[in-house]
Amino acid sequence: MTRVLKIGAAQLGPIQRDDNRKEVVERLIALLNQGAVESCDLVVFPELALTTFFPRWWSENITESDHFFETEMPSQEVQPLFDEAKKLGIGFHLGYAEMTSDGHRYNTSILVSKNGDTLGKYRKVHLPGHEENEPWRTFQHLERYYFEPGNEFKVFGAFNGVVGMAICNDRRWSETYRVLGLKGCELALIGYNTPVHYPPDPSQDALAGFHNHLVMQSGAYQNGMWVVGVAKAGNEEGCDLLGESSIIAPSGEIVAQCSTVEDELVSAVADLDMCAKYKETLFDFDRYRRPEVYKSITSQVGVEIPEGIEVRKQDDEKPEG
Ligand code: CDT
Repeated sequence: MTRVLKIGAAQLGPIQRDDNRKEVVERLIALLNQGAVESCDLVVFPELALTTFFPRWWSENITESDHFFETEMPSQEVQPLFDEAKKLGIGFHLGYAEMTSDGHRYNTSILVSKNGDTLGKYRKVHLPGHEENEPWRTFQHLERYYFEPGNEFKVFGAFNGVVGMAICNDRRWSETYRVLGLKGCELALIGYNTPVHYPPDPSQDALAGFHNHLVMQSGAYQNGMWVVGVAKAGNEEGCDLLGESSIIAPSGEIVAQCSTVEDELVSAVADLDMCAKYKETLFDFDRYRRPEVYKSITSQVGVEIPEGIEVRKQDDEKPEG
């Protein structure tokens, strides 16, 4: 059995508020066709790949944004993407805003097989930003207003391997990769919309690209898995989104990376058997992990400095006189 697949990271340039689904799906299909030229087995599209990143806007009435959500997948407008992928024999990953029939809103991604069957669905666990309008910001990040969190990191048997999904902010949390890793994940697919400007601490802006790769490369290496991180990039409604989509090997090395902030596909051959090199040596979980020492990771949310440790302000430390 071959465990080698060609993966395409299909970065999207910006999607503006007035761009309709038909136009966007045409762009996705163009990228898919480029994936076919490069003999891809799997093409990975980003988070919220069908619309602009609408959580940047506050709306008193949440239902005013319901047109950004999909009530069925594939919808009539997205069906051509499924048809084209099936015709080309390419699987794909797609992020979108999901509205369930009983009115729940999620930031969701799906994994679709080469036959056009939906193999798995994932709902974003770590929702960043804030719940209320914060008018001092140049743009909002209201994911905690528009979405409910998902509650599970899942893996799926697909493409002759074990495949997991995470979405954007999930990639900054080591727990994401470790939970996937504990489920044997060999390939993690991650879409993102990352504003380069971070209003609560603009000193991080210059580090946006560094942090993006830092977390995904560490996650790949520490769990012996391939990681594919794919951006919606460029200037979207006045907000600059990070590009630098990449395909990362279980060694932690970047093997392919986008160079623009536009629609761009880069591809790489991923040998899933390479994961074993790391999973069976340095990161042999069975042999080396010490879960009995890690209990606070699941029992505790925030920081609890153990009793008896005094934290003094810098001023207190100055010698008197
Ligand atoms: N889409 C998304 O999750 N973006 C976040 C922005 C963090 S700042 C609120 C990210 O982690 O890239």
